[in-house]
Amino acid sequence: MTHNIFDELQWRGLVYDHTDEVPALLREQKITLYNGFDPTADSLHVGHLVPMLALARFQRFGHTPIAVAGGGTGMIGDPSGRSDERNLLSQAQIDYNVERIKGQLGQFLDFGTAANPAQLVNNADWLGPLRMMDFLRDVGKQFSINVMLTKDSVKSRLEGGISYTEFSYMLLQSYDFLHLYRAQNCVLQTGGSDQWGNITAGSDLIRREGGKAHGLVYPLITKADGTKFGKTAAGAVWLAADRTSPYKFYQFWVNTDDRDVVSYLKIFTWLTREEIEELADQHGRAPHERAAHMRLAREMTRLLHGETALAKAEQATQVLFGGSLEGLGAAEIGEIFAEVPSSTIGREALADGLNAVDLFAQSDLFQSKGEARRAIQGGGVYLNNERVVEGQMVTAAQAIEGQFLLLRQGRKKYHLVRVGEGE
Ligand code: 545
Repeated sequence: MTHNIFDELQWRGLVYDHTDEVPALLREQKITLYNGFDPTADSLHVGHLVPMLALARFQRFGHTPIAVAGGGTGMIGDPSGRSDERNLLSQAQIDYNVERIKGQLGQFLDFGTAANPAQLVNNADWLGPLRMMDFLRDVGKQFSINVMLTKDSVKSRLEGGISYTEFSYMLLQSYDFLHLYRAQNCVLQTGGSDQWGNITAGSDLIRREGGKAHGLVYPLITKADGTKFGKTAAGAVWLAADRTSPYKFYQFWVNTDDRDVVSYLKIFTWLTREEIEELADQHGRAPHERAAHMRLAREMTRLLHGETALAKAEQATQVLFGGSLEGLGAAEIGEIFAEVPSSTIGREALADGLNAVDLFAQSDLFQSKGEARRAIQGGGVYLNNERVVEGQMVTAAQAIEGQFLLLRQGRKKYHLVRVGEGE
């Protein structure tokens, strides 16, 4: 067990870079720190879990975390890590996004503890009222264009172009740090490694103003196969359940590359060092059992979506391997079997009951009625994951929420029949 957050972050592989005094500071004192999130979308995605969970890790070690929603900076747009100019978002879009991501940012933090309560603030509250003349005289004067041009976020855009608006972003983030330093004695800013330039610009500003503050950045998560973390063929993996379902979220984690799974357990879960070492051992001995993958998926789905959603996601995963459909609705069945071959049957075709042989012979699972009949006799045919017997009749009442009949041959050849109003 590590006794300070710095050593904890280090063994979890979360320290990418830091200013000089960070290790001593975190080993000796309880401090206030912050991490900012711009409302560029209406949900955070799995990559944002790194700084979000890290704020909560700091809090568990007795430090005071501040999550900043960038209602002000979001109006400008951070050029860091981007190769082209952003489109400006409307005020209404930003307000909406701020509300949504605030809910997500709050979910791992403890606002009620007396000793080190978390805070969730919006930088529009102090950036909004700033007056341009004052800002240019008081803040702008502390920045050297020459130094700004050497920062990655700006340097990498000198060829393709950068607007004055995005160029100024660094000053606003720096001013946030100064503001929180003065108002709350916030002495550390964290972020992903793409934020290094902005964070050190802030600590430099604080130094010029006679103070002292520090920065620490996390690695951007990589994948062993070289593709981008947090993306699937279907797009980004969002934290909001209405954008990425708990089932898809579970699938994302369970499909982690073997080479990445132990490092993800450290980065993303609350499991202890002992628990992770045990799982790493198991994974080393029997990778095909996928104990580490299943534990990762389980921990993450429970953390984000709760116990009930986890149970459903696990059941849905079992369904693919022949498990019971009980309790699953049409929406879930449609999602789980989105990729299997499907066809449509008119409701009237089932009105008087249809012989299972006919139903299965119409699917792509069998070439003929004879073939379907023999397979049913052999006991290897299933309707809604229950074995079909000879002579069985199928009615619309068996369709899941009136919509789907799930046909299966053998262990895992599926076909989904949609019950429609006419063929
Ligand atoms: C604003 C004001 C501050 C301090 C920081 C900021 C935000 C910062 C930034 N951060 C990124 C971001 O992404 C969009 C969120 C999705 C809705 O742009 N200038 O806001 C990411 N950040 C988390 C990590 C990051 C960073 O929120 O720091 O590195 C990704 O892992 O890209 O005073």
